[in-house]
Amino acid sequence: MEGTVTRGINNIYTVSSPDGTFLCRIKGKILETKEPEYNPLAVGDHVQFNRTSDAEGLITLRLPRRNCFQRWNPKGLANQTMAANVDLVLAVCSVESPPFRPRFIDRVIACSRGIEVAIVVNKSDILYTEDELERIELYRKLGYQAFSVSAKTGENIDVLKARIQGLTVALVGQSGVGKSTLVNSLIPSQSQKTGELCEKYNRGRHTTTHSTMIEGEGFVLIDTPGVREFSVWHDDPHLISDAFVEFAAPSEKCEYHLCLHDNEPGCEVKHEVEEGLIDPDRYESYIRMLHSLDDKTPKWRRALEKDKEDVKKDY
Ligand SMILES: Nc1nc2c(ncn2[C@@H]2O[C@H](COP(=O)(O)OP(=O)(O)OP(=O)(O)O)[C@@H](O)[C@H]2O)c(=O)[nH]1
Ligand SMILES: [Mg+2]
Ligand SMILES: [Zn+2]
Repeated sequence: MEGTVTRGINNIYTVSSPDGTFLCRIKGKILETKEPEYNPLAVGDHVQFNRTSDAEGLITLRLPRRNCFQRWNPKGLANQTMAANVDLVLAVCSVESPPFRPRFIDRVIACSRGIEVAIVVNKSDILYTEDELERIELYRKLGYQAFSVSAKTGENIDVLKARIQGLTVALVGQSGVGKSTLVNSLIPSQSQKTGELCEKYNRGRHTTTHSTMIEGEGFVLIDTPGVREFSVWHDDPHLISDAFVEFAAPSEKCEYHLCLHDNEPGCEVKHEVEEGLIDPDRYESYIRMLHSLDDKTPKWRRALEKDKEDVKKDY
């Protein structure tokens, strides 16, 4: 039988199939995956399973993924898949409480690994600052759709609903930005648990503890748990710049063709930052992501060293 993982807690996965919903364990505990991963299965994964009773089963195979949203899990020292097989990632942030953090959005874009991203700025019932408006405008100029909504007052929720028709959508963002409140306002029959902010630190309390897939009218949502710090996945550092669309054209002209736009000589990306053509904060955001990979995993570093050798050869 085949189905979709809609939830996973303590190695028990809820699998939705045309024959109903089954609570499944993984057969033999470990599924074969190409890369070592923090979690073998994520919400959104398509699986094959054997039915063992009316409501239970054993998962035997994870079917190939169309795409996945991954972050680096610093405790597990591995990439963790937060959602698989999605059409759109909504990078959710809030105007205030927690404060608007564009670098968080950049990280969400990086972790989306090629999945289309749209930005949702929630809590529009709170006043924007000039800086915030400018940054949102910058994302629009770069080609991202950005929705200003309020899950509290319902402002623009219908616009967002129209955008996600027919799609499977993952909501990702810091704790407390209002992802679960948004789910509840997009699907009124839902009552995902939501949490008050921690007043002292003006941030969320990690109310949602695991990803869940929820069906709406003509769309499917994946509510994910907010994280305080969002580390980018560790694979090939060269892929991080893919999250910065404005780097694409100048990077063609970098002296080294595997330039990481850091300290390499003749870097056209850096040159454009100096010329004011690339936003300096976006560049800083990139550099921080790149440097955050340092000393985390030997795997990518080996890849980097190998690339450097290739550069020497090419040059
Ligand atoms: N002012 C205002 N507050 C909102 C809005 N949306 C959500 N909130 C509040 O923000 C707080 C956090 O909301 P949640 O939906 O629990 O946030 P979350 O992103 O799901 O947080 P985690 O599950 O911890 O990742 C709650 O107190 C909500 O009432 C909004 O549009 N405006
Ligand atoms: Mg939540
Ligand atoms: Zn460069």
